[in-house]
Amino acid sequence: MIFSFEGIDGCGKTTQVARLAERLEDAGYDVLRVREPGGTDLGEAVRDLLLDTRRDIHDMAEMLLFSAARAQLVTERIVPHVQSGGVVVCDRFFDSTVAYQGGGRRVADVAWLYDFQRRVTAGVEPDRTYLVRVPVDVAATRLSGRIAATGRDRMEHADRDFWVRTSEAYDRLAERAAQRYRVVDGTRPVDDIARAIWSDAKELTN
Ligand code: T5A
Repeated sequence: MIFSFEGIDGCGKTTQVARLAERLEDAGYDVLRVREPGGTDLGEAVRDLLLDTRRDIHDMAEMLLFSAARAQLVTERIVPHVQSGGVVVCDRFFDSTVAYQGGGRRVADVAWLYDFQRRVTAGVEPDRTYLVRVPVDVAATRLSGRIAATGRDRMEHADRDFWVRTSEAYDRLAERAAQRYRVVDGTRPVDDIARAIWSDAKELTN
């Protein structure tokens, strides 16, 4: 069973990833929690490349780097964990590439990117995806504290239109894959969101 969490930067999904992973562990599941890009030696190295503000990365190269990190993560960690009966909780998966590089950067059309991502993951896809939805300005306000302390990463230098396009791309993805997606209102209190997600996840794992 694979769960993934999606949404624009600052939506609160990492907070919810931790909550769901904890609930699943308490319920006795063997949980692998991973983030994208990252989760493997190669993936973490690619993450450093992608988020480093000193690098000028072409949009297509960016899409391929996110995808390369994902291919490694799927083969090295996700597939073996699922095959051994465990549950995987992903902080982002291929929908991030479709929303950010497809919607935000407009590097290629969504149908092409979706098809490409199926090849990248060899058909592995989440059983459930939670889209934590917040208005762009709410997300920006939430991130402002961290940005003031540590600065923006390379992705966070994009302008507001980029975030609007990415957010809209997520909405379209959630409609297109309505069976897999559950959209949660990320402006609600953390505990309320976690409760709603757990109630859905519990049913799915039973
Ligand atoms: N990317 C990634 C792509 O462009 N393409 C891809 O294919 C992939 C995989 C990754 C970057 O790469 C991009 C997306 C990103 O730009 P990252 O550092 O991993 O960079 O960034 P994020 O995944 O966006 O993770 P963040 O941790 O920055 O943000 P989250 O997960 O959205 O939010 P979270 O949970 O850390 O919360 C942010 C703040 O809000 C508060 C938290 O306490 C925290 O301060 N908060 C709430 N406040 C009020 N109410 C709630 N309900 C709250 N929930 C959390």
